[in-house]
Amino acid sequence: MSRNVRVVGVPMDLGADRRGVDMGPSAIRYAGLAAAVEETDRECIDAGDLNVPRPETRASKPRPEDGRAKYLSETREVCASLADVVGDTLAAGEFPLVLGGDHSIAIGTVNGAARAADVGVVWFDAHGDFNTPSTSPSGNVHGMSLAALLGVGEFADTSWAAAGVDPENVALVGIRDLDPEERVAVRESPATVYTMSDVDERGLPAVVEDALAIAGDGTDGVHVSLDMDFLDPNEAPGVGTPVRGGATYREAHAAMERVADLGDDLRTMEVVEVNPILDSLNGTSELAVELVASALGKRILR
Ligand code: 5AB
Ligand code: MN
Ligand code: MN
Ligand code: MN
Repeated sequence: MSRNVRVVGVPMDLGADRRGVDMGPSAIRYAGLAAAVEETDRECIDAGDLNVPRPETRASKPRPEDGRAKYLSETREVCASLADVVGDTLAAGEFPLVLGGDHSIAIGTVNGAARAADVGVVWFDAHGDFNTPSTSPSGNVHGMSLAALLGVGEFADTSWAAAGVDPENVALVGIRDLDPEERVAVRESPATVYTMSDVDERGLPAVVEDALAIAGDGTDGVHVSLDMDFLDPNEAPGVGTPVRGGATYREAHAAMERVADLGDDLRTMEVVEVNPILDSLNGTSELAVELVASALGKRILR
């Protein structure tokens, strides 16, 4: 994968309860993203940040049509512009690297990635993000984004489901926190779930290899969605919804090295849910930068 990398920041926090993830793109850049990307022999072009409405200056009252999903209309608008940027970047032969922001933005990234090609998805996360407006305990769209992409439940009637993403080509890795009804939806879905118990039994590299094979089976390429709460909170404290028992530093690197083995089949990547306010000296962003470099092919002996 030798394409130039185009960085797109999405300072989105409407999909999460806690303020702070909107600062993720700045913190990840500050942690040295451009230099780390260029170390992998690619040009790093920074496209800046998309415009995201601020909750404080929201023009309208909560819209009744959004129901229980907070800021659903605004999320749809941001994701539509993100899908355009990602689609245009791919069309220009560049590699889109999307920086969140909360995980609701995956709806935009994946829709853009799926525009011109058949893609599979590997979703690294502590959570399933498989809630729908009726099952969500919080109403936060970042906990619904994968369900939205796959047309689960009420999302079946929306235009959100990314055209071309077959749930058979979706794998979740690192899962250890599911809400009761979300658990049922995940189990009923053809998507494959690798929990932390699977990681305990088989080791992360073997699990990731299987996940990548599922996403790549019969598709044109793979989208990798990295929620930083995939990692253990000891390694990545700067996230909005930490859950104990996640991937270690070395495991996460090993996972991203398997991702790099995809070569050109890695089509798009996003790093989400970094919350600099809750972080310790920007360490979570520094780790995010390291993991991006590993996914783009950085190795110890080169
Ligand atoms: B994240 C929770 N399941 O729906 C919900 O960080 C948490 O993008 C969602 O994975 C976490 O509110 C969303 C309780
Ligand atoms: Mn997530
Ligand atoms: Mn998560
Ligand atoms: Mn298929």
